Amino acid sequence: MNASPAPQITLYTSAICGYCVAAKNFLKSRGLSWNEVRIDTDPAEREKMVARALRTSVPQIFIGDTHVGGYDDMMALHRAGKLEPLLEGQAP
Ligand SMILES: N[C@@H](CCC(=O)N[C@@H](CS)C(=O)NCC(=O)O)C(=O)O
Repeated sequence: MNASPAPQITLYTSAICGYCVAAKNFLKSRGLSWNEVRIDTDPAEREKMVARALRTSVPQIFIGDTHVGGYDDMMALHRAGKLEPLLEGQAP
């Protein structure tokens, strides 16, 4: 049986944002790539982020359609062993 394709990781970010840098450093350390959406330069994308995440802080992280939350949320999932299944395309 074929493995399901890895879901796309989407990071909503802004320019001056330490948590965004930390999130990207973590993903990079895992050899992962992501689609970065800058909300400080694109108000329409900011609206989309708020509609999807129901939050205004950055980063907001999605794995496929699953809302992970911010950097702290991603790290909490990682510590709980729940991030890797999401990255492998398994439902939460
Ligand atoms: N606990 C959040 C903190 C995120 C955070 O404080 N982000 C700052 C920028 S680095 C922000 O968006 N501040 C504005 C706001 O909270 O609306 C996380 O881990 O992502």
